[in-house]
Amino acid sequence: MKTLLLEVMTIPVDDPVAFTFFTGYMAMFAASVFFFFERSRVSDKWKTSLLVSGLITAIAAVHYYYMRDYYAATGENPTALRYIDWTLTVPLMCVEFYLLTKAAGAKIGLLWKLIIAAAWMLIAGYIGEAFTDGSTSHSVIWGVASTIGYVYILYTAWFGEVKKLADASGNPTVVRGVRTLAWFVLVGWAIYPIGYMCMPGGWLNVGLGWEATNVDLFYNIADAVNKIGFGLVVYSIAITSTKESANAATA
Ligand SMILES: *C/C=C(C)/C=C/C=C(C)/C=C/C1=C(C)CCCC1(C)C
Repeated sequence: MKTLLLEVMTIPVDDPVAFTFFTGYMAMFAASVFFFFERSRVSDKWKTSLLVSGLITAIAAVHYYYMRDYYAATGENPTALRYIDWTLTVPLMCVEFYLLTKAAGAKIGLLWKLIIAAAWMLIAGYIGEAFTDGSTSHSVIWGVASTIGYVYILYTAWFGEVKKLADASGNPTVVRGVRTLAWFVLVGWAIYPIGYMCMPGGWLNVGLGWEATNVDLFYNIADAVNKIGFGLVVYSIAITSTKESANAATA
């Protein structure tokens, strides 16, 4: 007779990386439910934006489900799963910028430029992490290459096309919203390179002795801040604009 052996997975509370994988999964899941349900409360033109917010956190939730298990089973960084997640979700964040500025005349070319910059950033980062020989030079070369893509997106959001289109929209809610998202790209996205530098040979790994498992600690915190935070900003722009147009209609 075969015996069925059930292994019960426990949350190691003394392991912050495992803990953030677990809570990250729940938070992404809950955020998705929230964004999907709240779609019914915003006017039609905002529904796609909220759908995208929900998709970003839903895609992340599925990846966290697997990354959490991968880490629990091996104690290693789930690098491939991490970058598959980002390859889907970062372009969707670019879509959010595009949708916000579309009413002010954003062309599809803007979306492509942002997506190409994001792809560059992620491919270089993946080469840096997945094909590391443990040397500092490998980590630095690919980290710097990746940063070029990051800076392009940062520039576009703060000074470039996204910023100019937001201003041209003449809608203060959109101007403020795009400004807040730009802050997320500046501060929230900057947490990722900190995690990256904990990789074997990375500056924080070599310089301060920060362990390689901390890569995921930083990535998990950054993902929660950026994916859920980004979505909430878009949500608040949508709700505010919906109320404003309702007020304008009754006035
Ligand atoms: C939802 C996931 C998001 C918003 C991921 C963003 C990832 C980055 C901004 C990663 C940036 C990196 C650098 C700027 C240099 C080192 C390598 C990366 C890929 C960690």
